[in-house]
Amino acid sequence: MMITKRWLCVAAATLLTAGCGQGGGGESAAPGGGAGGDAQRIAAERNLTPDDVSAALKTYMPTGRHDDYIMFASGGHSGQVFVIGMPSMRLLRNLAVFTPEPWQGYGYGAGNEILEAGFVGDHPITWGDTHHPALSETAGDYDGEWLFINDKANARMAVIDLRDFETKQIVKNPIAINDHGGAMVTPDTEYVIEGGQYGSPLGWKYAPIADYNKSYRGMVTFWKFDRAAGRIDESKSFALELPPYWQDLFDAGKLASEGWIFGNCFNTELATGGIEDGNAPFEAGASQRDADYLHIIDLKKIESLFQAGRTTKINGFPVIALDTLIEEGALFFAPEPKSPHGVDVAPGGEFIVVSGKLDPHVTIYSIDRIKQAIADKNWEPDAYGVPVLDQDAVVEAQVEVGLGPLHTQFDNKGYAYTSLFLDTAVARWTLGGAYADKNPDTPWTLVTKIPVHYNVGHIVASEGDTVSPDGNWLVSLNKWSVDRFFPAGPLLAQNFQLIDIQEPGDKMQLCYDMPIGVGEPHYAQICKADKLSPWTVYPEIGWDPHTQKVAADAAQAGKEGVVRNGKNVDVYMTAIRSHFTPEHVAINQGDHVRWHITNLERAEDATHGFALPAHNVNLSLEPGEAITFEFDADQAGTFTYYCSEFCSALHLEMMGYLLVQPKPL
Ligand code: K7E
Ligand code: CUA
Repeated sequence: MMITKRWLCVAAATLLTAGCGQGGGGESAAPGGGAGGDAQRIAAERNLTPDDVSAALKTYMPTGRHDDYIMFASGGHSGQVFVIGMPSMRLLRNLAVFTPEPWQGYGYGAGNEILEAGFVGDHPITWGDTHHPALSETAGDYDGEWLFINDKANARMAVIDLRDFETKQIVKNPIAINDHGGAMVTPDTEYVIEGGQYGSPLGWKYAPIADYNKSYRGMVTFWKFDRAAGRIDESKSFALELPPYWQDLFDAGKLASEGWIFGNCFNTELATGGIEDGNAPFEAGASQRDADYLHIIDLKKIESLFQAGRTTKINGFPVIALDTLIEEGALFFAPEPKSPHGVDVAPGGEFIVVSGKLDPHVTIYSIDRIKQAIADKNWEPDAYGVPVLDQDAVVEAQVEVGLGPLHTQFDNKGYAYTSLFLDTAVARWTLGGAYADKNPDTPWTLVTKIPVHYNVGHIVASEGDTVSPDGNWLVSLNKWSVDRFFPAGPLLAQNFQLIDIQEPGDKMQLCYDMPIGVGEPHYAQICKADKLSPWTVYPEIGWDPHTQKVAADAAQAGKEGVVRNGKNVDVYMTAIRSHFTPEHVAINQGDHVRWHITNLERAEDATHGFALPAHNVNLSLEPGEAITFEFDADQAGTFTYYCSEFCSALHLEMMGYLLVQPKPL
């Protein structure tokens, strides 16, 4: 206790010095002595340990100071993406992606066509299960321009523009009904990878489950990203037919392994379940064998097969057949410990780390060994004829890390970090040999473990998936929070735990618990904040965020009004503090209405909303933005539209009347 108190004096003094030094303009802190005593008193009263105080200092951001890192976290079955400042762990935005979201006006008059492009056949889909966000990369480093994320439930991919942090595109996978191994990007973002998951007939056609081995398949899709257009180019995208093992995560090779794509799978048992008929349940049936298969794909080869037209079309989408992949030496397997989950390529690309949920080791493959085994034809075919490379020939090392290893991340010190679901801990271990120019005698070995709370899925390191992770922070994305927070009902928040990984050896410090009460995040990526240069207002008045240029049909100041052309009515409206122009919109029942609104504001944060009752319309018009929405005026009546953002002192007066005159009987 004595030691604790003494230490606290030092900590409090340090805190004070830092506070005074960085005060700058604005209000200055209370007189030094008084505040110092206060800090000590607070720490003592709240029973804070020295570790608590240092954790608090590391994450505290005084008002007005911005975070060093931005984390993009999937929102799981909320269908969204969370943007979080680090190390403060402040939630900055919840980006609407697959799920309509009224605060952003997404799916309520704007963005509807993006969501509609993601419908499955005639079925409207208004949610998603986002798993893996991927930042665009240039030469293997995050470039801060684009973000991609998959929807596991419906096999879709979304593109988000990081100039305005808005979703621009959703594409539905034409051959798969669900996915999992996406989004992952190649080092220059030529392709966004989307791997499948549960085997099913390609094109989600009907086939009896008794025909599983013959008619069901796995897949991986390579979506071509057109950076200039800011869109996935479906006409230059293609997929591979894979055996109906359940493909799981994928990762793109980089540096030493650039040009290779790695994926893994489980259920090489080809279990088809049917517990109700006395069959083994999937959980047992898919866990019989000791090994599943690491998928190793030659990207240059599949690209040239696609360009040479060596594809068949399924639902109009080009697919390279499994036989073609085998014939052309474009696909190889390597045994991996049973029921693997994560596959992660080390920053230098030399090693590929796989961990099996049911095996306490991480298994490390070397790209040099893989290439050698391919050159030596050191393989045996699997049941579908895919060459399975000799395990001993391709495995570099195995490290026993603990129970339930899932996902691996890397730092700048030659350490790797693996989440341990069953141990509910994060393991730090060394990449052996001369990795990262370290001592060639470095062993492949476990260094330490830090407990997390609880049941960690993914972990994510700052700049962790790049060729140059910076080794400052790690976030543990925990599935359960149990006793960490006040339970707001039986649906508990997930828990993001911030871990300081700057110190080597067995020092890792748990710094912060962040409850996530808006979705189950799976994966995240953490980017240096200074790599991002988002707009705070749209570049010009009348801006269409969908095309990222001024809209030809944007309403203009001084030219507002209602233009009638038979039954077609165009409403041209502007918004500026604190009025809409016009304030009366008089139309007839039976008109088809195209309503154009432009926010004329140039001031940062001067967003206006537009809420139209009885029409399911709510827009968010950021400064400069222009939006057009359409509807059929089938309901006569008086509808009060208003600004749904508290924009000014006279915000409540920012309203108007839509008068829909009934049809004469
Ligand atoms: Cu492990 Cu979808 Cu990456 Cu969740 S996945 S944890
Ligand atoms: Cu504009 Cu409130």
